[in-house]
Amino acid sequence: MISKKLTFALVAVAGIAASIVILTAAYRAPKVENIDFDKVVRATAPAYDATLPEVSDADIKSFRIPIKNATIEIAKGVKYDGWTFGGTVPGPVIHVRVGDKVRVNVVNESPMPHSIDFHAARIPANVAYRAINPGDSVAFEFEARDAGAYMVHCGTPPVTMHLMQGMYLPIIVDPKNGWGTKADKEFVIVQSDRVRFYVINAGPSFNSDFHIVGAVFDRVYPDGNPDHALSDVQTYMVPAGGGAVFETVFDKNASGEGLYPFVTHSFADAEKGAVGIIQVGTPKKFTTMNH
Ligand SMILES: [Cu+2]
Repeated sequence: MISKKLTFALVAVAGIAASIVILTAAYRAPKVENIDFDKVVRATAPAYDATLPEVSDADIKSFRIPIKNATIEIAKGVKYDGWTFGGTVPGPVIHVRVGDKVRVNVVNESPMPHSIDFHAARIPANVAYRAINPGDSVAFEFEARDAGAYMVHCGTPPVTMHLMQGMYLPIIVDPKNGWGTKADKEFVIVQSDRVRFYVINAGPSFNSDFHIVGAVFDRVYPDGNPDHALSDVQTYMVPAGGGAVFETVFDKNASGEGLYPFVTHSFADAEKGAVGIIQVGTPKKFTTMNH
């Protein structure tokens, strides 16, 4: 009789222990990733590193963004005194996923008031985007709900001046389950890789008619939203303060190894310098292109 009771008690204890283990396993503490843009500075020489940083699996992504004055070199020997997020123009790339909590702490280390405006956030502007005085900071949190390529910028008047001085950066929000197509993240690429470009037009005042000379976009996601996909596009207009995602393939039997200028097809702006070059592979005839 006694041994039967004991057995029952032991079984009961074991049962309770097992449920505790199951409950513990079901609860997973959220992963937090802290990124301080004072410490993670993007390479700007010999050219601004345009690689999209990989997105982590952290549920909460926390960014410390210092605002500071910096000397910016826009061409060899051509410098200007910039106002920056994190010391570079554009500022650091923020890469998150739909569903992530994004924590932002902006610290104004410059001698004048500034602010920040996240196009990817749904948040009361008077709280998050208020003026940040010198030595002051602003902290807020939002959930990334909308996939896309978005602009972040200073919204302090005169906004055109703050943008001109360099106060903008991109935030890329991946769809929860990825883009559905696989892409290489490098811009100097191996032949045949699919390439994805996240284009943000920081303006301040004009459209950017994004076009790659010698390629056609297989897909364009206006605003960077995969639900808006267009196919086989030659040029697509990115509005001032907007963004879009472009995909193309530098295919062996089509746009293979070579040099591809990317431009705004508003050529008045392209002629002022809104151009760049994509190098695919190691083309031999560097000198024969006169576009
Ligand atoms: Cu500003």
